[in-house]
Amino acid sequence: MNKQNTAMNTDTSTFDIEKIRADFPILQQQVNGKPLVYLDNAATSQKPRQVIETLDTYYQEYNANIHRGVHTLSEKGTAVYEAAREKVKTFLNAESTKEIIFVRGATEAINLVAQSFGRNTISAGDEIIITELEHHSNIVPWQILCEQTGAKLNYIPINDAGELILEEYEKLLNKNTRIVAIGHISNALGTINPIKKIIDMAHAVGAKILVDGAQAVPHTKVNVKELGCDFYVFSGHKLFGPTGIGVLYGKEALLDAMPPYQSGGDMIQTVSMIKSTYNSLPYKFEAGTPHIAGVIGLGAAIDYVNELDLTVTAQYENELLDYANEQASQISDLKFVGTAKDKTSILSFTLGRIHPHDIGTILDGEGVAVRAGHHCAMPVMERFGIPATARASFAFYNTLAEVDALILAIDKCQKVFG
Ligand code: 7TS
Repeated sequence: MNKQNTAMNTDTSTFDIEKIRADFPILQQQVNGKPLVYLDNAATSQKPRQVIETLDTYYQEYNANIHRGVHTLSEKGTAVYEAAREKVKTFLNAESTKEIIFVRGATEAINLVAQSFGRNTISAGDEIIITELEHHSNIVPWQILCEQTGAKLNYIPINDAGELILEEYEKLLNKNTRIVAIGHISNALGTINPIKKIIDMAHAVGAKILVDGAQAVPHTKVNVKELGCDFYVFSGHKLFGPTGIGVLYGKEALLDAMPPYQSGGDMIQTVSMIKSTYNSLPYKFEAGTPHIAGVIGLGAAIDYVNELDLTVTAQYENELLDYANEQASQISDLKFVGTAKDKTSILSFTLGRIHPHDIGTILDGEGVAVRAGHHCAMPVMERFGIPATARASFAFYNTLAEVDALILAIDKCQKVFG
């Protein structure tokens, strides 16, 4: 593995933004003749050269299949792959590496839980609770599970600020509630949910709880032992790691009792023509050749954020968001969508009658990359009575000057559309 050489800091006053930006080669380019201002981090974040070089080294020096070879390259690949699992375990503060399952991303992790845990424990008359704030990947798997089992799906509503209404959650909870599945941080609005309280409330009625941490892990330290959640999922590509790799954390006893989700090589202990027996955790849930490079790259991404310290980067990102809010509030016709007291890194907005897609296109002409659309959270859009928003989402490598560039580009947008 490559020796890390990142900008190490203990507080934002010594936060060396130029040194950090130098770690991200993609940020050094011009787009449409303007310096790239990348503000689409909630969709996917950029990769530091430490991650890119780790992938490069894997493919150039020890590419081999893992868990099955006795030769040197395979043994090295297996060791680095399993070392990455150890890093994820420490990153989440899980009890054991048996609780860390590598999957394609948050989406696959939620589908795995719905189909393996849900399909085998849920029946007609049972209830599942999700929220109006969820990304589609934390809605559709539960809708399908309900269609398959006859269970009922209930939604915790949000208020005008985009915060969950906990009194309504309290009313939805009852002895039939089996699963609560909830995003830690909303991708459409940036709302940080009071996750510990929500977990404790679910457990008080005997329900299991899955937390979708796709938007949380890049912005906040997560401690699954302290949270007490039953499942926690995230995607590597939003955490400065490769695409196609993600993590399902599950409590060992639950994972142990769950049947395999996919089957094939590596997830078995024995196979005869009559019957097969399954491998132990975590391999029972990792059928086939895994995304070896992805796992190793995710390990390097975790090393990178650990060295920066997520509590320091979160503080810096809050400063960026405060500045962006302050500047954006001066723009006539700009309407914030999502004004939760507790929020992070996301500025979702509309601009008079200008369609968000047009905002996105004009901003792109200025080198500013934002996302425009429903952000795979159509129920949120429905709640606010709008089809879409423009969304700027920040990472620790963004700067105050980039916020200025965003604001100037929005100004230009208003001028273009009169
Ligand atoms: N959950 C949340 C909260 C998300 O924001 C996303 C992706 C997912 C799950 C799915 O993650 P995946 O890696 O499995 O696709 N969110 C976004 C977004 O906001 N813009 O593009 C993808």
